[in-house]
Amino acid sequence: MHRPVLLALFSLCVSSQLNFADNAVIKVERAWIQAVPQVSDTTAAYMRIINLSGSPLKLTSASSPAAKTVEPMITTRKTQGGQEIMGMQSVNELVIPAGGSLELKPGGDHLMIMGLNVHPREGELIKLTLRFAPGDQKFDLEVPVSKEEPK
Ligand SMILES: [Cu+2]
Repeated sequence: MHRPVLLALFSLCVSSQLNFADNAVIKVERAWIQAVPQVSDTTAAYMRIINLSGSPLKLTSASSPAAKTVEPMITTRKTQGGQEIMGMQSVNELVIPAGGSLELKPGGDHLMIMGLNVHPREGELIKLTLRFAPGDQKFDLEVPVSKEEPK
């Protein structure tokens, strides 16, 4: 009765790495979603997305059954009256260079999760679908909810 165990292991492997039709390969590491207070209906997802292919990829959008919208965003910084003011802005795409990676992290680029329809609790897994261009390539993953970046 070893076969079911092997199949389960195999499906775990393919969920973190995807081979696209044009042989581009993407890998996602250290994904996590920020745990937020009950009253908040907004949070963010962070991860490292690795592009193992020889051409650039663009993260164009994302979605989750747990929220109304998930949008790629950048953090902006401007100085006003000697004070640095941090803001954020939706972008159409975040580029992952050929053979390089894209870091989504607090205070930097991130995936904004807005209009939560469930309250994500620490330790829970939230389904997230990433979409990449060229093509409309989908990448599904389950992301743990955590108070801080997992070690
Ligand atoms: Cu944001």
